[in-house]
Amino acid sequence: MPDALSRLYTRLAAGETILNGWLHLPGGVSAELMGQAGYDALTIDLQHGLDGGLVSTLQAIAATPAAPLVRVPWLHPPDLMRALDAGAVGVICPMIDTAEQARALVHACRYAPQGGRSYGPTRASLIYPGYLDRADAQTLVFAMIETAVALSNLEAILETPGLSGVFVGPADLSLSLSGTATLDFSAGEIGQAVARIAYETVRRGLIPGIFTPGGELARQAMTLGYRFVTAGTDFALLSGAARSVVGDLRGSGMPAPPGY
Ligand code: 3PY
Ligand code: MG
Repeated sequence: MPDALSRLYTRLAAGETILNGWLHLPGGVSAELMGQAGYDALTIDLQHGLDGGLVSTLQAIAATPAAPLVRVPWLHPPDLMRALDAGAVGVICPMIDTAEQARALVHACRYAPQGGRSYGPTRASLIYPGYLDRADAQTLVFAMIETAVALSNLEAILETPGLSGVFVGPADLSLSLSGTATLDFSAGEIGQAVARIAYETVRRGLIPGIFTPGGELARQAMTLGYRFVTAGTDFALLSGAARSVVGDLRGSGMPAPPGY
């Protein structure tokens, strides 16, 4: 079986839709559990997740069929390079608002002559044989579109050479557009924006990605053309299942926690 670096890239290049699970809980067991649940990929969220240690979480994912990605905290080249050197097959970078920021993102993730990633793929070269020869071709680099400014610069961001695709953060995008953070993009201005992002991304042969809690919103995203679809976080799935069991037995559950 091809390794995770080849596998995820090849499946996306072939037009397949990838189901991604999102990791917010610290400790490797929830990563293993999510990987064994059947997600094609898992993203370690270093922006809003509860830090469980990057390398040990990557090692836990490596014991499952899922390919590992990292959402870095911000556009900060050292974080991007560390995630890739540690073995992430792709990175998702929050709050990319301009083409200049998108170029800086790609520059940090691609080796010369295309970019300025420093050479030192410590763990990546251990687990992905021939890493240098294929890293630039197979590493996935997603720019998050999650503000009104990013929407106004969408076309310019999508023209960035070396970008694999974009990844929509519906909570921040709706917060920026309407002052309310919601993951529900099924209607209104956020709905139009999410549809437009998919259309413009697909039109350029790039990969449209999005965060959803799973269920109907994940299905809607796929209908819109999204092909890298996050469908749930370990935190929210565990919380929802626990509340549902208690609610069932007591006749009323606790309300869902805020956040995602
Ligand atoms: C958002 O919805 O803003 C996100 O960043 C999802 O992870
Ligand atoms: Mg966000």
